[in-house]
Amino acid sequence: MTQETTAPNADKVTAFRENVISKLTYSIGKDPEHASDHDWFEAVALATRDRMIDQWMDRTRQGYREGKKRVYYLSLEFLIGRLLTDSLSNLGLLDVAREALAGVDVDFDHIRVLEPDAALGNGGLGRLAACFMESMATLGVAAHGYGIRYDHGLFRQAIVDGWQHEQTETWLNFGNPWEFERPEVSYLIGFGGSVAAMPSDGSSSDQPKHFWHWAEGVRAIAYDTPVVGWRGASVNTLRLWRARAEADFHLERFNAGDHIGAVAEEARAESISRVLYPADSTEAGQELRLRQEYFFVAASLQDLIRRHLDQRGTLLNLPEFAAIQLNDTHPAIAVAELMRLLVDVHDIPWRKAWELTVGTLSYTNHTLLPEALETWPVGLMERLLPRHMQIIYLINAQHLDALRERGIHDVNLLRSVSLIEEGHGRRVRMGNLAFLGSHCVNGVSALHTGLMRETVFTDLHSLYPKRISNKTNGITFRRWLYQANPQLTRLLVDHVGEELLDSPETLLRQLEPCADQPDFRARFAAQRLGNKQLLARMIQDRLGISVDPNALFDVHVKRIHEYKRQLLNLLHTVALYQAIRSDPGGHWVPRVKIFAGKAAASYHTAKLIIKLTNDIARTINDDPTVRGLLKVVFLPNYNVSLAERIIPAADLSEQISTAGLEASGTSNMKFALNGALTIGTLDGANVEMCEQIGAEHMFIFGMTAEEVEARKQANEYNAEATIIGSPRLNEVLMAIRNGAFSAEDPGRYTALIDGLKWHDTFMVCADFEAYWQAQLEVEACWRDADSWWRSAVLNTARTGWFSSDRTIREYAEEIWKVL
Ligand code: GL9
Repeated sequence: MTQETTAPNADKVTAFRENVISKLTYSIGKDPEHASDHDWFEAVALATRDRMIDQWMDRTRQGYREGKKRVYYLSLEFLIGRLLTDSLSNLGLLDVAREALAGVDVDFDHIRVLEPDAALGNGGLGRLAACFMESMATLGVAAHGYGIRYDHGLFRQAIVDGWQHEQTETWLNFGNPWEFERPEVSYLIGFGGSVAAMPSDGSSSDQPKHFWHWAEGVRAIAYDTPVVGWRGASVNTLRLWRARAEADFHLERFNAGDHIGAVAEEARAESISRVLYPADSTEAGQELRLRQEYFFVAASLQDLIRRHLDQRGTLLNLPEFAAIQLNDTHPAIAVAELMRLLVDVHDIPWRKAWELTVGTLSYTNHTLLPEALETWPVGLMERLLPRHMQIIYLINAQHLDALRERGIHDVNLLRSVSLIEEGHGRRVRMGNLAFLGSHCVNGVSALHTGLMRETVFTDLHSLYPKRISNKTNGITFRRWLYQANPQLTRLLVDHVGEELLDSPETLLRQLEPCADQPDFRARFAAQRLGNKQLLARMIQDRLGISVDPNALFDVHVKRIHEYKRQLLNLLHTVALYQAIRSDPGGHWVPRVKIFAGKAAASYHTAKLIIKLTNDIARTINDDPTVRGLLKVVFLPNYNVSLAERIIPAADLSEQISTAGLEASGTSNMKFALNGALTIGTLDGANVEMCEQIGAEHMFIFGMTAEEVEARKQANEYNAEATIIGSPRLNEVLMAIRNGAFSAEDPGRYTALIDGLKWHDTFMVCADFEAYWQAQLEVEACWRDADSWWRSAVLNTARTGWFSSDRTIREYAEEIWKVL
């Protein structure tokens, strides 16, 4: 772990304090006597940033000197959360800062929480990008993250009368002390217009030259945030682009008297980096979204090409020195844009350009949900990116010709691997584009990768059988163990040594024998209780609900989505409630069901599920018959910072998606690392957790992905019959349907419950009984404290493989070839 086991060095403390006071005085312009808490936060952040800079420059210079290959991680989302504790602990200065501030009567924990979360992402996909940035810096992979600097991150969720309301998120209101604005690093990004082709001049390239006369130019301005690795090992850059109107353009119009028009143009340009799309695995479909995607891809590619040319003078060796990772299909337009830059701007012959493009790009797929595989209407592409549409047609023609040359004439196969979807309105398939334009394509868990080969990419896979590989996701233990759970980290370090966070994959395993030591188990349980007490206090403060820290904390936190099956958990909650009511004197395990998560603003069913959670919570929490044996809590505004408080306090981790639908999951890993036991289906990375941890230390239930698929294929699933066969389930559904939790609006859940009966797309009813049984096993295990805590310790001990350092090592060795 920690680089600070003894009291921090007094000189360091003094130096840090002086640095903070100097920032307060000269950068913020405040007298320490009158500084607000926020001023102190900012001064500490600036002082911390100073400590990264030498190393940052050093590493950048070294990278240039050694001519290292660079990794470019293109992602529309980086869900970073707060950076202060992260940066300080990676620099080994957490205790130094704490003591330095104490010397001027400022409480570090008090100012730490004033930092707003950088919520530039929706969920797992964006958080993965943030974990990867940290691991790349830790492993010394020279990397740039590229994305968008949204003015407003993911919406703030308020719960009003049980319903979700979306409020604008304002993380930049007080500025952002971590970033450096780079007005000199800017590119003009074109949209619309037309393409002119000039016949070949007979030069080496022997191809007509194309000129794209775009109609609208938007400027991309760089903002850099340093990302420091563990023990300050190295510092990489997260470069986020902000959209600005091109000043000269609108000044002319303004001067000509078109004041509103000039401002409208500015607004239109700047709207590109205004707000993060609150899309969760659903096709956004809006033109603005495509503009965002192209904007950040075009700026990033121009930037990395400029860097490459500065150093190497030619683009012909691009794949040797640059690896570009496309995080999902959101940056897939990079395939066409890189071709355009190479062919049209840098005069590289088409075939060579294609070889360079494929050699440089690789693509990660994060979901198989059909509605999430982006496609764009051909008409929209033609209007917004006319040259790219031509390039896509050309790539497609050559791709299909090559297949025909290989003797492949099966029309269905050709149709399925085409870049253009015919059918209802022609659309460009971004998944196929990313696949074709990449030398490596990966899934994010073993199961998911297998399903990629068998389902969405089955035909492309048959044509390019070596292209798909698996890279199971991981999480950074610096944030999800050390920072989120310092007490547990301390306990672990006492047993396996200070190097814990340097090589968790091997060291955590050394804890296994501790699982059999009553003493250790007791300490493990005691630290959990401490975390639960803190969470209980937060629940009391925020919601006015009192919960017993000794109860089983059963936690389900993630985006609200039907496939993640919060509804299944709610059905269990109601079943348990009914069981307690019918036998109030029974020997019940006291339980607190904790939910949190946001629903996409336009996803009505997900929002109704939030309302149902709150309706059920109100009824159960107020029912005197229950005597507090069951409590239900919905914590509003789930984000990274809240996750850091909830996860270390969880006993039971709910990972109950319909098998085959959760590509990986990453909170499952965070919970297990912190010693929670998982109740889950054999889905995503749960399968590999089972292999690592042992199924006997988890509560696995329900249909497998194969069984789900078989049922769908056979068209034999009849939810109604399942309901009739389960009086318990029937009673639960009836109660919800008939308004037992919504007396003021008894029909509120009729459609929701009827949907389960008639469609049950996510097989909630089919898995209900198995889930109920698994929950009974949970209770039996909880009653046997020795067995529970033994499993808990083994969960922590056996989760080392899920470190994102391991994942990044695999990307670096097998895809990027940089280690
Ligand atoms: C996701 C998958 O749904 C998760 O199972 C996976 O763990 C992550 C990271 O690989 O990617 N794909 C996806 O679109 N989201 C994921 O979480 N959605 C959001 O990020 C909201």
